Amino acid sequence: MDRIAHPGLRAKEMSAEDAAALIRPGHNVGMSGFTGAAYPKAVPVALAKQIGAAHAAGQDFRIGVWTGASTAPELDGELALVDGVDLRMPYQSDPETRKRINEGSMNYCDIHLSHVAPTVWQGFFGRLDTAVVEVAGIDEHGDLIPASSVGNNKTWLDIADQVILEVNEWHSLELLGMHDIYYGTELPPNRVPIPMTHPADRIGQTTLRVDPEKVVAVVRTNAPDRNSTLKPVDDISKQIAGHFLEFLEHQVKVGRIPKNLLPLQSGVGNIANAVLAGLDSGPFRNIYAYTEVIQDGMVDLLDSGTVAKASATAFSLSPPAAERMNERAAEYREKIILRPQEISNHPEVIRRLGVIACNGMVEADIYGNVNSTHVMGTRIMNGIGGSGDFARNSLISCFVSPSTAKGGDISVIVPMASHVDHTEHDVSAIATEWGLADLRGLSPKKRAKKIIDTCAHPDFRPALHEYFEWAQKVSKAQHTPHDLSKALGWHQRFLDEGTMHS
Ligand code: 0RQ
Repeated sequence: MDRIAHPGLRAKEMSAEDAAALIRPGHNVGMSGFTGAAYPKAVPVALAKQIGAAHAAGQDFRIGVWTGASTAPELDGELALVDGVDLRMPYQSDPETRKRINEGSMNYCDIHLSHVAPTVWQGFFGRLDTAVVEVAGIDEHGDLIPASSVGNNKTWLDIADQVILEVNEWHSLELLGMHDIYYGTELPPNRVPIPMTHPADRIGQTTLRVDPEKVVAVVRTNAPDRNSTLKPVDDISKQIAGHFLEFLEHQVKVGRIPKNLLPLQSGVGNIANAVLAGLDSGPFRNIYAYTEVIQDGMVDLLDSGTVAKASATAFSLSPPAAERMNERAAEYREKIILRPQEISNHPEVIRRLGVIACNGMVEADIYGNVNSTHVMGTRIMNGIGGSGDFARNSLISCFVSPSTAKGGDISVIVPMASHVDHTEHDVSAIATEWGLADLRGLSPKKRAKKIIDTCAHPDFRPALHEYFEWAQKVSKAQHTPHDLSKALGWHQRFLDEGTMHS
């Protein structure tokens, strides 16, 4: 079957260069793509060339780039390299983009992933001029078969003035049936409950709608997703995962959560992967996942039957796992549901289901405030992503990290967080390779003792205790004692001397 089964849309097929030329200076462009899955592969590259040529000719050409989350070098990287982006939102993890944001030449707006679509509907980012969306195919009615991520595609297709579609033949057409596109979300006062009481509920349709009149170009591609190969799970990640899994076992034993747990959310990266790998050898079976991204570890758990079904908005797979997904999509679509990110990360659903969340962090302070985004208080790393959606609304929200960074010169447990994404009120537990501190029910001073003694690296524990004792001596108030003249002194020392050690 031709991937472009709708004759009217087939007639709009053109080259990536011709399609990119329809994007003009100052346009806001809503691109598909989430954690390197299903981002457009050809039009952004062609557009970057055209922007580069315009700049060489002395012309102004920058655009606003909105996505689902992080994309890939062919999109964020190429556009950043030619200085083509005025404003980027939301989550990114591209080195070139990060560099431009931190040197001040690119505006970046980092918002909760579940808030992106509603914020755009309210008009805060202006008009969406163009949507560039990668799909697996177009059916005979002109409906779109989504690919390896959904992200904000529904919203971009709905509201953009013009739509460019990339039909990528690399994706399996048997992905049809995996997605659940819910069209019932509205802004207040018209909001109604999201009709989902189980992580595997299907509440929408399997295809994305688009008004064929708005489609100005269709580009055929055949290229794989970014699909980075994961590092093998290291010892520290295994230790952190071990503490987290032991904590879950204890929660089951004391009767707080059922034997098959509650729906799991896990962030991306090495530790998350170690947690998933650990689940397979643990006692839990028939688990459900209500998460944002499906990585290799989750596919293995679906294969082994440890996880019964998983709901997310995107894949983030290594090349072999991506091949496996394409070969066996018909089988996996019975077990995996990909939703728009305003639903995969919806606070109401996360709260109702009682999700257990586990996310990485940059640092935490002795009172349990967590920084997920900024190095030394000012330098953006990636963005808040979905961590806030899940941390604030989950039944149990755990943050995990090795206890030190940069060869031991940085303590991840600090007197005061240099930037706060998740306040002490939203953090149930913190785990490092040394142990997991369950903070629920503890007052700030009790939390401080527990975090220092359980999570901090032993090399930094004496200095943390010293700060905490000192703060209690000099602080005017004793609820959350601090010496404000010293609270960020560890960060300043790192900036001045390259180490937090005194
Ligand atoms: O830098 O690679 O240059 O050495 O940060 O650190 O330990 O490999 O951890 O890959 O899990 O990333 C918070 C960034 C952690 C991530 C963060 C340096 C460290 C290294 C990476 P190098 P690790 P991870 C759902 C959930 C927000 C989004 C989120 C993140 C690099 O988890 O972006 O949670 N989270 N989404 O050396 C200075 C510190 C540091 C530090 C670590 N205290 N100071 N540098 N690093 N701690 C998924 C989505 O939303 C899509």
